[in-house]
Amino acid sequence: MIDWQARAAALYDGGFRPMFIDGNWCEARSGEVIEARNPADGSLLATVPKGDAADIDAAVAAARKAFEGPWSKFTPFERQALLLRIADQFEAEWETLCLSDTLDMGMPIQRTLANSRRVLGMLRFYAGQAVTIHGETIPNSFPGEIYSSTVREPIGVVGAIIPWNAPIAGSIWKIAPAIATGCTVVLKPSEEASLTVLLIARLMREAGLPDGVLNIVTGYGADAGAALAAHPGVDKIVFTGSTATGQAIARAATGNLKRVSLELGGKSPVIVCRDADIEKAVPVAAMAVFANSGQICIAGSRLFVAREIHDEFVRRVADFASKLKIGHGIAGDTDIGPIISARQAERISSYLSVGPSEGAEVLTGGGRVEGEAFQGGHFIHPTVFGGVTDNMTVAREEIFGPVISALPFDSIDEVVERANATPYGLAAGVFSTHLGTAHKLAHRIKAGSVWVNMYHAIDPAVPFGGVKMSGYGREGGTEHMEEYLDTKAIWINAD
Ligand code: TXE
Repeated sequence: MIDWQARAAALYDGGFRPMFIDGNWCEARSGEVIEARNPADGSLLATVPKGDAADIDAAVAAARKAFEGPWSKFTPFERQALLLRIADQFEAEWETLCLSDTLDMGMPIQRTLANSRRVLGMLRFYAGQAVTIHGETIPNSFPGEIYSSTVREPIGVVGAIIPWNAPIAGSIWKIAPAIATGCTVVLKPSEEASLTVLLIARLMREAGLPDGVLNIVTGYGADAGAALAAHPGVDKIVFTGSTATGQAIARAATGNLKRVSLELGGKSPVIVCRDADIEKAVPVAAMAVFANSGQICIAGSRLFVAREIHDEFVRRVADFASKLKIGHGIAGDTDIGPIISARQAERISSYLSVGPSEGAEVLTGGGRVEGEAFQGGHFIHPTVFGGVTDNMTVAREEIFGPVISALPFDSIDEVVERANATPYGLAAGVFSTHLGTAHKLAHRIKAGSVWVNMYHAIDPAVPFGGVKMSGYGREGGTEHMEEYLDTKAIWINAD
């Protein structure tokens, strides 16, 4: 049995954690810091630099120098070997990485530990991809006289901006394809959860990452993030976060016409048909929202249930929700950890008030968790709203908390129309034992991913991303590599 408490005390003691630019650990040029607090109890874990535009300038210069210098001489096989060494290093230090994440952003330790296969898989998948990049020889209108071919080139310096809800997977999904393709990276983690990303840089450094290939600038979105998005020395921005910030980043990126990929918010539908296997569907539909306390972009927060089974199904989901164990992430039996910050908890609470005021019925939960064990933290009861209609605020807006809105439906055509009546299109779930119904729904729902009789599956080899206002671009799969590559045509006159 691991004593997480003792390991936590040894990992973070309130001291300063520097950021990482050009292979050096450094303070912000301003000397200012941000406090990193544990969302479960408010305790100070560490301070990190409050980087701003001046630090972004230095990091972009380092990334450019590496991109055009030593890093450009690395062969695909050397980049592959580096990614494999990083994967081994992560595997050896996996418990420390997970503990850091749990302390910094609250995710239950069982969940971070269980994510290992996916994150290690990402590193090894992109290691494989590194040696597959190639162009084509293309027949043209001048056979034998002029030869034309293409080469695939790394796009350059990538600016990556990530949120707080999945720092390990979120950062690796930006960094690994960059290393595989030969790009360099300036990454700005969320001001709410920077510590694990700094640890990741340390592990990558120990695995032999050259200077300047990865630079981490900690700081706030309004200064460090905005400076990175607008920087003329950055060739591409990859962003995960809210739709509003994604729009601001896309606007800032127009200055030098950076390429942009955006993975944004969602209001994903989960559709339970009358022929669903209820026993299996209840826990999956519930955890489609409650996992990570609802702080997941793919949270299946609109639960459409066929009217014939609606009342029983929703009652069972509410019952399941009421039994979830709420607590500190490092307690081994916690299902529901804290909300990241007072601001986010406030935001979720406002939806918990708005729901009933517009006529929704609280079937379980509906408020904050009080009590001595939760002092200093931000905890919200898993909540199920019944009697919801499509026009209610809780059915339309991304809550990013442990809140389900249950909605009955009468026909497949009707539920398709209602499920698609949202500006978002990130993910969807379908529960049906009828192959034809499942197929029809999977094809007609407008979303980047549709899961049938399951939810949440994400794999390094399978593309993930959104449509509509959930963003554009794909992470995972071979499509992801395309996002980091340019194609150059080369013509040779043989005369
Ligand atoms: O997100 P932001 P926040 C949604 C979710 C949540 C809401 C607010 O609904 O309740 O967004 O969360 C950086 N230029 N999602 O405020 O603002 C910021 O520092 C450049 C969905 O945390 O999008 C952080 O690093 N960068 C989501 C990152 O953007 C800026 C995950 C994300 O912050 C910036 C998180 C700017 N002008 C929240 N402003 C998902 N899709 O998973 C902020 N940032």
